[in-house]
Amino acid sequence: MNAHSTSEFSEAYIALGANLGDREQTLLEALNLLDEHPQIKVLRGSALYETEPVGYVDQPAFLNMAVALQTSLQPEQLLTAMLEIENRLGRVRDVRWGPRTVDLDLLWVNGETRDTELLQLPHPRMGERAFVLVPLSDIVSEGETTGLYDVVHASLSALDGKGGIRLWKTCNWPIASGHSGS
Ligand code: X6L
Ligand code: MG
Ligand code: MG
Repeated sequence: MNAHSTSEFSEAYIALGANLGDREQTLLEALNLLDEHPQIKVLRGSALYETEPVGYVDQPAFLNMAVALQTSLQPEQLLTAMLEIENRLGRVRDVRWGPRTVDLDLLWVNGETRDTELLQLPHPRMGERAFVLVPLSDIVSEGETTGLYDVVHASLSALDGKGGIRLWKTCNWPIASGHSGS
């Protein structure tokens, strides 16, 4: 699989964050909603990490995690599905970089690139954010064939600090649901 793959399936990586309400429950609901989508299968989930807010620091601590998906959606369609899930889970876009019930960011789809108003791939700032890279490193294996493993590990090494991140809970997907697939 590579950027020119003709497979109908892509492997996609998403970062999730939550810092309002029942953060853990909301992340779990987001995973379930992703997996319930007929064209999305949640393959792996990272542990949950509690992280200090960055960008806009005067807000509650986040729970962050990352997931790997298999999907037959195009990246733009996947992004739309992610926005629908944010809305269903009560996301209100208010203060830029401010608190949110849930945030889903599309990081990587098969190493494909996009640079439009709507979507940039790979996510242009994923390499700067420990709250993205630490969870991501849980679910990206050395055998990943589109270059993400090297990106994650080179970025982690280059980061000034991985401070402000502590393991909250290990999480093994699927969590007693098993409705996906067929
Ligand atoms: C200078 C200027 C340094 C801006 C950093 C970093 C801005 C990240 C926004 C920045 C800057 C962001 C989360 C968060 C946000 C999250 C944690 C953002 C968007 N989202 N902090 N801050 N986890 N820990 O998911 O990522 S706001
Ligand atoms: Mg974000
Ligand atoms: Mg976002």
